[in-house]
Amino acid sequence: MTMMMGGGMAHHASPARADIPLVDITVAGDPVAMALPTALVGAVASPDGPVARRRTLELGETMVPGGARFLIDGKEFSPDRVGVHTTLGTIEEWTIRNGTDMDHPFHLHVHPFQIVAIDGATVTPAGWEDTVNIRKGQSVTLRIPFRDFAGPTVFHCHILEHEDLGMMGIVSVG
Ligand SMILES: [Cu+2]
Repeated sequence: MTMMMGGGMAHHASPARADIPLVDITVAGDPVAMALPTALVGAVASPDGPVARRRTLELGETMVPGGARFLIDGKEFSPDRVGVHTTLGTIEEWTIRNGTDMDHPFHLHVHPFQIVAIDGATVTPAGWEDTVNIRKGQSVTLRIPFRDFAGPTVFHCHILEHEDLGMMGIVSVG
């Protein structure tokens, strides 16, 4: 039998190259039977306790000579200004509102949170998060237990260019 291989098609195979050993793997011992989980983890438990305080943070943008600056509550980041004071052992809900015309992935250091509402509509938390994308025009509500670590940390847009251009703030847990 004759096979026509591509009749006239150009060939774009990679050039031949020598095999390069990267690692040797040696396996020893008897095999171990492992059962894979049959389901993903279920809904996560909400943090216990009442919401001590609700706040809103506004993500903003402004144009200045030299280009755009990115703001939280109308201010650029300053290492000398604590934007949010919280109390250790309490739970807060923060609604992050994005009034700009682009998405901003909001990232909070140290304190994991759950997403409990989007645009004011309650949602079931899917897990513990440290970053949530806030779409343009959207508001997302986070439930944050401040329970393990006292002291200052930061929240910021995770587009590092935006962070560097001002979209970051300090939260102090005391
Ligand atoms: Cu951003």
